[in-house]
Amino acid sequence: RPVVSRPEAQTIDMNARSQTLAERDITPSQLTFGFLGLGIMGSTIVKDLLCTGHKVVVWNRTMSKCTPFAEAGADVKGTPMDVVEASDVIFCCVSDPKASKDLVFGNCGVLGVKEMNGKAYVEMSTIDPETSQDIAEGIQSAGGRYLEVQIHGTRQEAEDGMLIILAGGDRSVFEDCHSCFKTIAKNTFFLGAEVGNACKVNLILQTIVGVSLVGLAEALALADRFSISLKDIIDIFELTSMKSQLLLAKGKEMAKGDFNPQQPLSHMQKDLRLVLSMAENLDQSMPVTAITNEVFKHTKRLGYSEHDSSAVFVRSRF
Ligand code: NA7
Repeated sequence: RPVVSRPEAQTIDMNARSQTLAERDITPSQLTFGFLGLGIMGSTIVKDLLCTGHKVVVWNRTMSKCTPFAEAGADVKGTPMDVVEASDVIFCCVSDPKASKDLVFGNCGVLGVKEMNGKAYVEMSTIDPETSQDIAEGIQSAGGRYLEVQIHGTRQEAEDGMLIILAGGDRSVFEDCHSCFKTIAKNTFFLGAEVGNACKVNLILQTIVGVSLVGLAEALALADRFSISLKDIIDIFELTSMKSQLLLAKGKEMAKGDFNPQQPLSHMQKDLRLVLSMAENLDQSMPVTAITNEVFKHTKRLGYSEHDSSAVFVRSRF
């Protein structure tokens, strides 16, 4: 494999406050909110919650990532189980289905408390419906309430409180989280009591994102072969009815070769893998998505797992 330097480590500036968020009128809930996972999305969401006056308890596998949050007023705990003990509502936002299950069922995990006494568990990681249902069953058997929350949007959208939230499960948890959702999202949808629907909708949306990014990357790579300025292509693209905020942003990143992660490429590929597995169970043919998945897999092999999903452009240029 070629050696590709890792993207710069993400640091969070707790003092930089989004203007959009600052202008929002939010009365924070008096509940204590636990948060498991301080990656790109988790750390941005926790920052938003602290900025709007929520009481937050955090844990992250790499403990050093908790330091800026402790300085900003969050309580830091040593295990997910400790977070559950100290919180009323616990959010989880980690990489993939395996990490989500480990946090709930693993050693010193969420279910280490044995009895959840009506506490609420909110799974925010992008996972498949079956994993969400397994987690719901575990939480409910321990006397907890479960809500599946899928977040759609980029890190910048999280920072500005402009995510789209798709929720399903226990309506009372949805209501408990009202001020948190008002902080981080521009639109919030409750899709009903059935667990799994929000995951399905989110993965369907991610299919559109993944396939579109590969199309954009291939088109820009062809322009590059003709030595046509990518900036010119993007400028013209912006004038067409094809333009979208996402494709414009990603096109600009591809043109500049700036692949600092907003949404890590490995997560995009994981989402496509989950989509294909859902489709497989239904005998649903998705040839374009399958090829898109191969393109992202290959880009991962080239060393771009931790870069932004726009790094798929690098592969298209070969
Ligand atoms: P990141 O920035 O890649 O962060 C991933 C987070 O998941 C980070 O806190 C990791 O801890 C944590 N993680 C990963 N594996 C594990 C295991 N096995 N146990 C505990 N914690 C783990 O992802 P994003 O924030 O961009 O995305 C999060 C989700 O939202 C994901 O599902 C996306 O698809 C959407 P670390 O800091 O590495 O110790």
